[in-house]
Amino acid sequence: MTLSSRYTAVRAIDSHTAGEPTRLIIEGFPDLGQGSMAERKARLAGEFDPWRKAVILEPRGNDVLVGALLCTPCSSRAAAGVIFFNNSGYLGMCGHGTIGLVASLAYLGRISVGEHLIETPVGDVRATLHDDGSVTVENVPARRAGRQVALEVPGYGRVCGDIAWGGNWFFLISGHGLAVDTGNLEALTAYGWAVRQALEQHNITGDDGGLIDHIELFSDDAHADSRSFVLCPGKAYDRSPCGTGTSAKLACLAADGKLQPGEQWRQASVIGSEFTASYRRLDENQIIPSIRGSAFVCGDNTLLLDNRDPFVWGIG
Ligand code: PYC
Repeated sequence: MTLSSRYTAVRAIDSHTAGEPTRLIIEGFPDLGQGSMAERKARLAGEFDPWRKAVILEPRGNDVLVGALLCTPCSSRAAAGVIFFNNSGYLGMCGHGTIGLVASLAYLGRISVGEHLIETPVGDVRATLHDDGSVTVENVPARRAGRQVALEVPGYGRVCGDIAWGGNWFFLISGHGLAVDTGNLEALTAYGWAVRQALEQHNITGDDGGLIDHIELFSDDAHADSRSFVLCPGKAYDRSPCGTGTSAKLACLAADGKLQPGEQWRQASVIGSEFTASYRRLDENQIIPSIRGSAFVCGDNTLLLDNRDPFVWGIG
C-alpha cells in the first residue's frame, strides 16, 4: 500500500475474548528498544503515550477496547512479548488479552497448536493453543494480600472485600446486595467506582503499594460456579470474566480452602460468557492460575493517523 506522507499506518488485529475486545498492534508503533517488557512499557508510557491514545480512544477506538502491543521478546525461547494498555493507562497482565493475542498470532500463521512462552511487564506466562482454537493461559503467580478488608464507602456504608493480585490488583466483594446482571450495569458501575475511589482515599493498596484499580463483584450463577462484574481502571466493565480477575479469585478461594489444586472453577461474566480455571500451588502464599477461554478474530485493520486530523491522538 502506498500512503501519502500525511498518513502514518498502524496495523492492528482486532479480536474479542468472551466478548471483551483486544486490539493487537503488530506494526507501526515507535521502537521501544530491547529492554524487558517492564522497561519497554515504562518507555511507551513516558515517551510515546499519545500512540496508546491514538489507537484506543475515540474516534478510532472506544473505552472498552484493550490494546496489546506485540514486541520482539528478550528470550529466544519466547514466542512474543506484549504490553497491554487501555483507555486510562497500562495493565500489568491481561488474561483475555493474552487469549486474544494467541488467537491473533494463530490467525497470522505465526504460531501453531502447542505451548508458547509470552513475556509481559509483570513476568512470563505460558499460553497453550488447543486443537479447538481455545487457549489456556498459565498466569503469573497470584496471591491474596488481604482478607475481608473493611472500607467506608460514601453513599454505601461499610463494604468488606478481599485484596488479591492476579497480574493486576483487585478488590473482590461478594456481599454487595446488587444483581450481577446486564440490566443493572449502571448501578454496578456506580458502586464499583465508589469503592475504587474510597480505596484510593483511604490509601488502601496492594502489599507492594500498587494501586488497586480493578473492582470485582460476585454473585451466584445458574450454570457456572460464580458470576462476576469487573470494573476496569478506566470505568469500563469487562465483558469477559477477566483472566487476571479470575486468577485473583482463585487465589482467594485457595487461601480460604474452598478450591483444591487441580479442581475446576467456572467463572461467568456479567454478559454470561465463561472461562474455566484451575490452579497449582507455588508456595504457601502463592498459586499459579490457569485460565481457559476462546477468542475470535474480528478485524484485520490498517489504522491511519492523518497529520491534518485535529483528533489524530484521540479524544480526551
Ligand atoms: O482479562 O485480565 C483480563 C483483563 C484485565 C482487564 C480487562 N481484562
